[in-house]
Amino acid sequence: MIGDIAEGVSRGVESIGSTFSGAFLEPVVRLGVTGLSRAGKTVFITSLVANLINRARMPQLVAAADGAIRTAYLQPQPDDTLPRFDYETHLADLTGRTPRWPDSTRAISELRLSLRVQPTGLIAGLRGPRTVHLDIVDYPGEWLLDLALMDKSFEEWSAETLKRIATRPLAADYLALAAQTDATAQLDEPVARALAASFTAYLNAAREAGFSDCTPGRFLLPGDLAGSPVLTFAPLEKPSSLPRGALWREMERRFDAYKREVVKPFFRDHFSRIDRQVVLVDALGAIHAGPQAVEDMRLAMTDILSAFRPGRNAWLSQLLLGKRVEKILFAATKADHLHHTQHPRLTAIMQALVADAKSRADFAGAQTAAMSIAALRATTEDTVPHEGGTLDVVRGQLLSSGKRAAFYPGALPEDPMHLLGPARSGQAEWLEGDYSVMSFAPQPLTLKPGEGPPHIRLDRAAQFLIGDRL
Ligand SMILES: Nc1nc2c(ncn2[C@@H]2O[C@H](COP(=O)(O)OP(=O)(O)OP(=O)(O)O)[C@@H](O)[C@H]2O)c(=O)[nH]1
Ligand SMILES: [Mg+2]
Repeated sequence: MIGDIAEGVSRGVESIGSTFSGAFLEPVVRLGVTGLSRAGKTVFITSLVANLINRARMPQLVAAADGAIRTAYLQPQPDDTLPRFDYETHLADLTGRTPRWPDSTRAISELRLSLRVQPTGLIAGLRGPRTVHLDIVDYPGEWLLDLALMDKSFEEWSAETLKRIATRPLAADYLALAAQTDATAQLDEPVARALAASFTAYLNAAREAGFSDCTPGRFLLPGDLAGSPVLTFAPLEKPSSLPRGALWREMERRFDAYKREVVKPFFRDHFSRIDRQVVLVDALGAIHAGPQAVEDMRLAMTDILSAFRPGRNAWLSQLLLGKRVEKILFAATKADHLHHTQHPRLTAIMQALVADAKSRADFAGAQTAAMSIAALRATTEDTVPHEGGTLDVVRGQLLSSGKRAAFYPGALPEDPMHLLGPARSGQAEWLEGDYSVMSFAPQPLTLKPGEGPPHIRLDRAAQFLIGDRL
């Protein structure tokens, strides 16, 4: 406890210093970019940075349109121990001669973009140019889900997890293994490893099937922790008697170590320093996967969002000591799969997804917005004749076959509850509509001088997130 308080205090002091940088106290904005795996974080950051360096496609970012941003350039990041976001490689992938999507990244990384800003208009003559540093931090949304573990004991977490997965066929193997394991037996490392491996296999399969509630987050993205004891546990029902050295006790100890050594440092060292946050959501992907995936995404969003309502988590509020994220953007990504006539419906679904979490408790004063965006537009729009009428489609090059195709994903309902309602009631399939998603390859680009890669509403996203600081 005392350790926690001391840590909280020193962090509070440091956070005041960390909003400024360098000898002249240049302002720093720390922008967190998160989302579940494959949500589009890497593409978002790459395109955002490219479009801040070359701003011709950013008319809705006021400071870009009115010329206040004079230059934008990359600088060494301030945190020596964080991997650098590999901007150059990702940009080369996306904008090369045969463009391709960047590789999956799976860990935290950071990039500093510095913007030289000269105020325009009335105050132009009063203030000289200044530099604003934008520190962009890319981290997996799965890590935020782990916050829910902090206020739980191994016993509680086990009970909840086992209950949640009891009816999932994907979990059958793990549940069978857990049922035949004697948790009172003395720890036998191969048994512990087999349990952890089986539970991890379930988590991966669930993730593949579109489920979002796949914690502990590091089981999916272990990095250099793979195989270590902190990742070698699994949910087990608590036996009535527990001898010394029992398997269950050791699992409990590892669960606590996971919280202490893995979850806590992330929140303390990284999460707590974020000023602005964008949460990317592949809503179309979940809709395509079906009602259960949509419901599961809604639950995961609620969990993710609880990290931004620290009042609901005693441990986190103590760590943050009143510091909070000022703005949070919830963005449905890959909107270029839809003709723009459908974008308002996607945005409405996004709004409804977060509304639930929002109405129950506010975000401690943080300003929030929902948008539909595409960080890198891979399609063009078209209207084609169809059964005597017309159909609004998008055209692009299919990732699977390399062929060009016109694509109509199905009409999203005007009322988001027509999707979220059936999802919540546990319906197995969509009855009203049929939604599909295709994967498109990024298009070869010919950029004019000053132009960044094509996107949809990335400029509006940037205006919301950092416009007021430029
Ligand atoms: N059409 C389209 N597809 C996109 C867009 N952004 C991302 N994608 C697709 O989504 C995939 C994942 O994007 P990433 O940016 O790598 O996602 P991520 O969140 O960084 O994924 P991890 O690093 O695995 O967590 C890409 O490979 C593309 O297929 C977009 O703006 N338009
Ligand atoms: Mg990534």
